[in-house]
Amino acid sequence: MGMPSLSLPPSTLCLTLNLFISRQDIDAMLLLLRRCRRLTAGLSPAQAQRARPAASPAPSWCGVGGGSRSSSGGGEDRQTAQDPRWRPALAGLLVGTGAVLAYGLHHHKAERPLAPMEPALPVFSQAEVSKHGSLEAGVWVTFRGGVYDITDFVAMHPGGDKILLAAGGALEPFWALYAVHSQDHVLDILSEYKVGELDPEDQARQRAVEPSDPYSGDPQRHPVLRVNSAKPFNGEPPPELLGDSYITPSAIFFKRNHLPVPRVDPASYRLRVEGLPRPLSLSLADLKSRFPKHTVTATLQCAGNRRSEMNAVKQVKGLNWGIAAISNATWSGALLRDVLREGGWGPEAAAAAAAAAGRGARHVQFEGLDADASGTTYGASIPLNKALSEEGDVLLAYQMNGEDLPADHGYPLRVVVPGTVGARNVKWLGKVIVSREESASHWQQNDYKGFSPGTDWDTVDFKSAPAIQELPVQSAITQPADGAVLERDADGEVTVRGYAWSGGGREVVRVDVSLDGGKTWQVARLREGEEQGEEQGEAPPPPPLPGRAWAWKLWEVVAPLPPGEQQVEIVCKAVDNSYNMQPDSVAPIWNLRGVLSNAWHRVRVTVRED
Ligand SMILES: Nc1nc2c(c(=O)[nH]1)N[C@H]1C(S)=C(S)[C@@H](COP(=O)(O)O)O[C@H]1N2
Ligand SMILES: [Mo]
Repeated sequence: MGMPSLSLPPSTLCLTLNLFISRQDIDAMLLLLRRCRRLTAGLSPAQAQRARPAASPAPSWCGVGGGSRSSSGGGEDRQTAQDPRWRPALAGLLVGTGAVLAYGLHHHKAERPLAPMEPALPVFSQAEVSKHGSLEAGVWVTFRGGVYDITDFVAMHPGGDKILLAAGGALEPFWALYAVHSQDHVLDILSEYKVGELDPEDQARQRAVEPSDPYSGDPQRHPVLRVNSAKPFNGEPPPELLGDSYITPSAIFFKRNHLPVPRVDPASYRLRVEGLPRPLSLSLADLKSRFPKHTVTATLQCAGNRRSEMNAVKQVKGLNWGIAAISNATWSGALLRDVLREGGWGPEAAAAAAAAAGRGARHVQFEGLDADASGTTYGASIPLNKALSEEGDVLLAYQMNGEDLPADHGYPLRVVVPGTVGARNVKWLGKVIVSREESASHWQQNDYKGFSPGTDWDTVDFKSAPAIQELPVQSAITQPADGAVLERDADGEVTVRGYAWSGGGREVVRVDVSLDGGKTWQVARLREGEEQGEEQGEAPPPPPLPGRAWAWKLWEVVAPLPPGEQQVEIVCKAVDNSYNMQPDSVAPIWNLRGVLSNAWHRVRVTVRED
């Protein structure tokens, strides 16, 4: 009885709290669980809890160090337990134990019926369950008619605070919110903690008040989008559509949501602006009438664009984006700069702030209105100088492509930070805060940062790297598609098209294309000016102002196919006006989160002779 019952290292289960859980993580965790189950067979959670000294240090990984490991595949298991990928989860945002359980539960519901009721377990009323709503009283939850005492689990897990929101009540709402990661596993954990059945009458009552799917208010999406995750919704357009249109129609503009789309009532909506001599509370009408309307054509790119190519080198954590987590639109709204000045930001305020603090405000934080089950909202920040710069063009945008922002893109207001990674372009903007500090949000602090290929989840220190702001130079081939089969016609030529863009307002000045894997090159034609606009039947965009090239360039080259070759590797690479160029291969820029993936883009096509 001296043996700890569920002696996983805390980080093991907490890993599942991480937003970026991968299939391998799940597999590895299941391995751990199976091992632990063998060791704890016959021990009820209550017994186990009693057996474990209350003030024991973090329990050691079960099976290690006690001579109690089973002999089968021990070495392999040990390796799994020590796998560095386990640990970082703690460094990142703990989405909540509710999420852990939820992920697994959701999947189980879909794919595997619950084990038949164990007859010996007592029946509890909801009133009895509700008494167990804290660590002191014990943490009980219900799920699908079962009653679980998860005190042990919560106590062991630093991320357990969020599950306390479900304490004494039902887990289902958590399950619904975190339905995104439908992975097949966590009911196994929960089953260890089952202590009884919920009174059938209370079950019926619970069903009547079960909240609806938090994603049920999400808007309809165009079926052409390739869905990387349905809840929250993440989708990208087919590359060939993307590359055919300078302005990406809003319906096919890539969509990257971390949470349910909030429904915001435009009439009661207020943008709060803080950290200024005069805090502001602005209605939509205020934003539209009190500040000049500016329109900017700007490309947004997710830090994870082209992550799938990094995944192909070595597994990373994150949505498996192809080459289309990037799109271009016109955005209209008030300049953030004008709004900050309305709030009293100016030379005197800056000087006063600097004098008072010894160091002035340096950042502008943004808070979204989208929130998780615990009320934590999406947030990010940008450097204050970008926000204040006359040439920064940072918008509080209420229009996209000439219409109200679509729900997925931040209705009624989002910030558009041209030249800056998508993650800082906060949608459903609720609050702007001028601050000495960067945003404290998970997405600013513990995500969207770049690391060495040699940094793994065991060694990563998110504090050691700056938050991504301006993105590096990028280009990709949108046509032909990777794996396409081309017929060699009389001309023996192929039309290659793509996009090119660089962060920080740096203009793409050249795109090189190779049809022989990078041995010989030709310069693509940048489809600038008239040509770009005429596809939309609109006036051509003016050439970008120096340092303010916020929009991508589409390019094209018609090139002879190498004679006699059946397998052709087409490659592109772009150069910006600082002569930044893309690296030639993925491996040297690989990083554990799969961000900043901007190696030469390669597509392999098969050429069939006529
Ligand atoms: N409030 C809020 N803003 C957000 C996000 C979010 O989930 N919530 N996602 C960010 C990320 S990571 C990206 S890449 C862009 C995507 O913008 P889009 O969906 O309009 O393409 O929005 C950013 N702004
Ligand atoms: Mo993103």
